[in-house]
Amino acid sequence: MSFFDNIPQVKYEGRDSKNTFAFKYYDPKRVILGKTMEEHLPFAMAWWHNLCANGVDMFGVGTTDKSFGCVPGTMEHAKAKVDAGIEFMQKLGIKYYCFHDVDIVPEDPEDINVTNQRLDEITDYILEKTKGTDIKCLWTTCNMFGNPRYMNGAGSSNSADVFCFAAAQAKKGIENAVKLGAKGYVFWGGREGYETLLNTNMKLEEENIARLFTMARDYGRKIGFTGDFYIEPKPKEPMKHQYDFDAATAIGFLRKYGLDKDFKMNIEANHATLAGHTLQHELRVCAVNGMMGSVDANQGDMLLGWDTDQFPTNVYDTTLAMYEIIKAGGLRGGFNFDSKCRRPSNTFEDMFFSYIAGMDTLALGLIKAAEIIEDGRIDEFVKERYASYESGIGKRIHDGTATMEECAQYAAELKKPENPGSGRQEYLESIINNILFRS
Ligand code: XLS
Ligand code: NI
Ligand code: NI
Repeated sequence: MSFFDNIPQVKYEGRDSKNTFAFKYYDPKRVILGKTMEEHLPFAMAWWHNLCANGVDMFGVGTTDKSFGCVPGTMEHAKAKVDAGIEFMQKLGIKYYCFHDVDIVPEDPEDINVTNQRLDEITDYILEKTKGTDIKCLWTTCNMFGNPRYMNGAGSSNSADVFCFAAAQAKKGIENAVKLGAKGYVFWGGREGYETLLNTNMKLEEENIARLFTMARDYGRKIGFTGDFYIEPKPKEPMKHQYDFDAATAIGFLRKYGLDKDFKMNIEANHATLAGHTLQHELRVCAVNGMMGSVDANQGDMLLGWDTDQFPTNVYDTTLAMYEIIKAGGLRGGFNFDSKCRRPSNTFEDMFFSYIAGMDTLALGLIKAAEIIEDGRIDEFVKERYASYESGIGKRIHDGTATMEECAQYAAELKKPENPGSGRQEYLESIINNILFRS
């Protein structure tokens, strides 16, 4: 069964191509800084946005038909989505996919055992259909926010019964990760947060989230899951305050509970901006803490305060993100397009145009980030800016051998320090522009 007959295989044609179904920058076999573009950019399709979301929003019903010729809510439909997803990925040369449990099967509202049987059936089907292809699972996750039982959270629920359902879902999700050979299992906070502290025991909720993570880690390692667990920070939405606010908060939390060896970060661009950070900031926090895991590739809209999950098309942002990722040695995971077509972009062609735009924008970001690194002026400037820590008192401070008395004595002798030097921000920004826009 094929769904995208009118769409050709999407290939690289170069920046002068006007072919709507061609990559202008993503040239999978092109080598950049010693690795091919496809090695730098392990792209993944997000099941939920691409195969499930139909444009429904708070103000209106769906605009895109994602029934794939079947009745939604049936296993027949679930299987058609597998077929459509594989065809879609193959046409674009995408090697990975990510999903929530209930993206791939309809959840039985009455009995979790029925849902689990369906998950067994569909994961068998995915394995059968991807056999002989180079398509693999990047990560699995569980929807622990949609079902009404999670109205007060999952691991952070006030109800121990609900906690057990979260544990049961995550257990199955990790089993699916092992079965499908996934590189990771993601915890996005869903409703792990609060609306008002007047009804919330924050301490207990946070401790229970840590228990859930610990159970997941222990069970996963027991059944042979060798991949990474990921936390996906987000500061708000759906809850007013979410516990995994940003990378720094989540990393501190993991360290507090001894989970930092098994967990890494899954950084989403739009969540970074909701937290008042840039994507580059979040990635730098991961890099300096050895927590660079995976990326949910998308972008928000600076004029809107919510998670719009737009496809990444801002080259400035992807360039600075790729700069961080390359310098950190690459991602352990990949680039999952947690992005959806705008509601009026409601055709199957738009699904392809969106992915082509997103893949090309990350590819162009990679090309430009490599040029910034090869150019060397930025890195050189930063190195020079901190040169006072390479010798003398500065070196002893950084090594941890200088005492407070010694620093004070040094200051007393100096009487007044020299001007610490211009930060040269505008000059550095002009270098980025020069590299981005030179022909
Ligand atoms: C929601 C999150 C979600 C996670 C997976 O904002 O981005 O889609 O990526 O649960
Ligand atoms: Ni996400
Ligand atoms: Ni999101």
